[in-house]
Amino acid sequence: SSSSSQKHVCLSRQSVANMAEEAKKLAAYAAVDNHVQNNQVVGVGSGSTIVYAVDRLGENPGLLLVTCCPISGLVLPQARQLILQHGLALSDLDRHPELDVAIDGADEVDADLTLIKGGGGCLTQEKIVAGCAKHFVVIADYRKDSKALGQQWKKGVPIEVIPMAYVPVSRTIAKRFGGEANLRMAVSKAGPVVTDNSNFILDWKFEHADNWKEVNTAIKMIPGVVETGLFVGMAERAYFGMEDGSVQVRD
Ligand code: ABF
Repeated sequence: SSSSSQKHVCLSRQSVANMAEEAKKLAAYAAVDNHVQNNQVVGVGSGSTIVYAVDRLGENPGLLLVTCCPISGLVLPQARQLILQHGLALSDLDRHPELDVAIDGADEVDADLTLIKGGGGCLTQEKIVAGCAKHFVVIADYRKDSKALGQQWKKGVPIEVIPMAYVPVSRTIAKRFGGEANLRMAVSKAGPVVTDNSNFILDWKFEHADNWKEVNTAIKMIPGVVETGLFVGMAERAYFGMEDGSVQVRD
């Protein structure tokens, strides 16, 4: 009957979601256990995967944490609040411009450890934090693992822009690199998403790109671009929680 098949669909969606949550947790715990030592200064980003990393970090009260944007108005877990809830000490880049390690989630991770980030709205501050770390480690579930960017994450590369420049930047990107770069709207559709740096986000749906390092540099040179969600040559290792309960490491 239709009601029993309906029920079946609901159950399997639920179990996929549970599996993904378990995978996030596996990746996060492995990264913390392998890369964080007592009394270190640790950078963390945002998103639903990082929640598990903060849970694990919370077991070590000697740590000092540095985090980035608590994105106001967006439905993402707020790393800052989580850190404080766990009784961990919070610092910043003024006091700790060099971090022992930074851990963060991603929207997609390719075979070269090039990342797409910023699907949740935070990229500039996350890139700053990652750039201040001696080691930058990515945590993700199996759905983020890809051979080439764009295979898994279909929403495009997030690009943070100065609000007055979003139209010219969008046109320049489409003209020079193909595809289209669309202004990200708030879920309520009441207006554009505004980042914690008071900027807008363009989501660039690219058609094709070979050399992400060149593309990233070229986009950053366009006046009005603040930062891209392309993290090229930054991550030194990724941990993927897998469907079978194992953790896969990519260096
Ligand atoms: C942040 O959280 C973003 O850069 C990335 O878009 C997102 C990943 O979130 P989740 O772990 O919920 O998939 O790090």
